[in-house]
Amino acid sequence: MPSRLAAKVVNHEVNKAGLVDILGDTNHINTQGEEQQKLDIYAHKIFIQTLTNRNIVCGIASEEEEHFIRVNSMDKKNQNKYDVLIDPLDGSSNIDVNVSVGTIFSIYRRMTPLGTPVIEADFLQAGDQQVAAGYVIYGTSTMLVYTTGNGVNGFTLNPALGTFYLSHPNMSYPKNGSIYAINEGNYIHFPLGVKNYIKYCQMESEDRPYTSRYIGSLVSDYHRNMIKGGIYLYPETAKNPSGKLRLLYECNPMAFIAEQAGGKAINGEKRIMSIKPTSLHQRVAFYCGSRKMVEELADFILKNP
Ligand code: P6P
Repeated sequence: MPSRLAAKVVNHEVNKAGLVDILGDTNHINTQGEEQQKLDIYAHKIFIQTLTNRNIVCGIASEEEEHFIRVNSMDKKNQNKYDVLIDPLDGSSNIDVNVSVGTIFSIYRRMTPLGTPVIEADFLQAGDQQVAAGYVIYGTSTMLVYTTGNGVNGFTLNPALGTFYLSHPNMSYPKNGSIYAINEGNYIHFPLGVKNYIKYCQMESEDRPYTSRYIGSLVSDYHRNMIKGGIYLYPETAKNPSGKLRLLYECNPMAFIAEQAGGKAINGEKRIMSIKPTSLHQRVAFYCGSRKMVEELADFILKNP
C-alpha cells in the first residue's frame, strides 16, 4: 500500500516538527477557508508523490486541492483503476501544541472506462462503494488502521526498522461506551436532540454521567473511542451549518472502518455511507462510535427533529 511509505515519511517529519522550520502556518488559506499549516502542505505533497508513482491510481482528491488530480499512468495502456480521496494531515491546527494528528484516506474503483481521463463522478460515489479506507495516527506510536471490507486491522510502526507490524488484529468497537467527544463550546447552536443527548450523558444514574473527552483531532478522538468505547459528535453549528467534517475524505472512510468494526456512523438521519455526494469538499454532520451510543443519540434526534 503506497500510503505506508508516505506514512513513514510524514511520521518522520511530524516527529521532528519542533526542531526544524516546519511548524506554524503558511499564511495561505486552503480551499476550505482554513489556514494551511506547513505540515499540511508537506504531507499533501508526499502522499500525492507516492500515490502517483505507482501504476495503481488514476485519480486523487485531496483536502488541500480544490480540484481532483488526474494521474497519468506510466503504462500507455493506463489500466490504473483506483481513485484515492485523502485528508493528508487532519487536525493540523494541533501540530504546534504537540497533539496527535492523522491522515485519513478512502479508496474507490473508478466508474468510468479504463484508460480514459477520470471525471468528477468517479470521486462522487457513496461511501458504500468504497473498496478500502484507513487512517494513520501520528501519536505516542504511529499506527495504520484500515479495512478492505473484511474487518479492521491495526499496524504499529517500528521506527527503528521502518516496518509496520500487525499489532491490533480484528479491531472492534465496544458495543457500548461511556465517553462522548464533542466541542461543547458550540452548544448553543446544536440541534435540540443533540443538546438533550448531552444532558442525558451528564445525568446522574446507574451508568452515567459519562466521561467527556475531546482532543480536537478526529483521528485521535476516533481511535480512543474504538479502543475504549465511545461516541464522537460533530453537529451542525452556526459557523458550519452543514457540519464541519468533509464527507468524502473524513466521514466516509471513518464510517467504513466503524461499520466494519461493529460500530455505527450517521449524519443524524441516515448512515453516512448511504449519502450520495454532490461535491468534493461537501460537509456533513457526523456522529460515529459504539453502536448503542449512536443509536441512543439517533433516538434523541428523532424525538427532537
Ligand atoms: P473544532 C480538525 O480541524 C477537525 O477537522 C477534526 O480533526 C477535529 O475533530 C475537528 O476539526 C475539531 O473542530 O471546531 O472543535 O476545533
